[in-house]
Amino acid sequence: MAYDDLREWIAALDRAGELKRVHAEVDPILEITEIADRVSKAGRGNHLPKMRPGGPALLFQNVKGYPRSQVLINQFGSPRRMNAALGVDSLDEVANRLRQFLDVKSPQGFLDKVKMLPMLADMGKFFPKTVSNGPCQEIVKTENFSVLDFPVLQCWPKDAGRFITLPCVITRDPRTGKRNVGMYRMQVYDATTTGMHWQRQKVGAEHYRERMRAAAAGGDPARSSAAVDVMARSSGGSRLPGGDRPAGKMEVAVAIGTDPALTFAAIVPAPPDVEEFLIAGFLREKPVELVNCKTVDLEVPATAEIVLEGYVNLDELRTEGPFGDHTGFYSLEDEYPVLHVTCITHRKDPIYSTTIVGKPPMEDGWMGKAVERIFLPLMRLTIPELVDINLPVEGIFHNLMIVSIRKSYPGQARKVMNAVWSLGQAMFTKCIVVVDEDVNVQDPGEVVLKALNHIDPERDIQFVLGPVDSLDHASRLPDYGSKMGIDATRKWPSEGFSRPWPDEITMDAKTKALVDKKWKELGIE
Ligand SMILES: Cc1cc2nc3c(=O)[nH]c(=O)nc-3n(C[C@H](O)[C@H](O)[C@H](O)COP(=O)(O)O)c2cc1C
Ligand SMILES: [Mn+2]
Repeated sequence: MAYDDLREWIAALDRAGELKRVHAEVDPILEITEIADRVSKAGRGNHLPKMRPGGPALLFQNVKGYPRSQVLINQFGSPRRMNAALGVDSLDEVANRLRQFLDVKSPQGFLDKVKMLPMLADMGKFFPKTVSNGPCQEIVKTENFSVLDFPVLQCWPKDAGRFITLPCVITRDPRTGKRNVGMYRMQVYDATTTGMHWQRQKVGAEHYRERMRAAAAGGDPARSSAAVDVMARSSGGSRLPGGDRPAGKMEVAVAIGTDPALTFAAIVPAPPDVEEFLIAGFLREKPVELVNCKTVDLEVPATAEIVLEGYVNLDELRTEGPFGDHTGFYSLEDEYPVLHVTCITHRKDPIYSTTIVGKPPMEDGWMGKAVERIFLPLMRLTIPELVDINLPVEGIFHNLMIVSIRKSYPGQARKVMNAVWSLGQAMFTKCIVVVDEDVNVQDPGEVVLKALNHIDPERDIQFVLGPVDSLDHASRLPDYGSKMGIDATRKWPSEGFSRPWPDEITMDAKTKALVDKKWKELGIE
């Protein structure tokens, strides 16, 4: 089931009883956040106990200062809605489809080839296609426009200003021509300029550096050391002093309010060379339709509600933040590139799609959980012993990963930690806890019981140094610090453990059956 645009998705949410229209006037400055925060946490602790966990998606139809606008928030804010966004009853369906594709072997004979045909036909459906026009360009404005024509939120009291929080940022790799879609928040500085918060390990930032490398070397490969110099000095995205940067610019397009599969694809930590348009096509089982931008050489989803076109200067950084982040703390101000908007196109009466981040659980937590489920089969390609993983929402995805493994050789838990730290954005994982396959990682109580029983901390905790998440406020330097792995598997004699390992306590079956039978007669319940 594919939704062609945000409006079809909103209609589906409505039919499923998952949408609440709010007619009372609300302010995009702080007030929408307070409402959405309460609804996100519904059903947890004493928050809105009568509401289903995660509450409904909210469509604000009377936004202060924006009489013609509507604001959608919390569209992904529960496991039910996250499933619906991808058109499945369970995320395992997506994981299984992915597994089938990864399982493709070289066909051994005619029959194998015939069996592969439906899959190949399916694959044709995933590739994006360019169409000649789309509703995202119903209105085109190349002058007298403002980013603040839309009800952009100020989320939290100490935020540096108003931020676009759910943008699909589209850039092109200058070497390969491949497009990337990443979700990077954008602080609004004024009518036509915003921040561009791609953290330095993200693909948008790499496209930007590719431009800088090329500009520094001036097209002369013999001068590639000039590019190395520029990389070392120009620390885009860190509080260290910058350096001389080459002049030049890079085009960027931003789509806001896309169909939910594409919005989700923009946060998926995909390998850099896999286009998110293709991932969205896979998730939707239907191609994403793209149109050419009006003023830049990029393509954008034809049905997006709003599109910003513009460029980023290679030699311009500006203070971005602070911003109340998904860590539950404000991320501090830092230097980031600046987007200059040259054109805005949008649908008639565009719906502004947004989110807030803050103390978990929030909407982005359910998006992260979906990534966890869908990526498990992919992780198994490099870590075949992986049984299950859990990234608890309070661990905010980069702080804690609990993994269970089928252990077959000494030291394997440490091998798994290193493998996780080498896997794309999992490199940021601050703490990895590795347990044996008999531990249910989805049960935090069981993990605490067994993992802590099973460790000798000095022996079983391993520290490494390396890249850490830009949002880590405790690391010794921005983006660089230490990480910890805990080997909580049972220790083997071949790992130098010579003491006996105790059995886990369980009652024998005979006694259990006896008590089952007598339970009523005992009169305890
Ligand atoms: C609501 C939300 C906001 C996000 N904001 C940012 C951001 O400001 N900067 C950033 O680098 N990543 C941000 N992320 C995470 C990226 O979208 C994510 O790492 C994604 O995989 C990046 O895509 P890329 O691998 O193509 O660079 C955000 C994620 C979500 C769900
Ligand atoms: Mn990407």
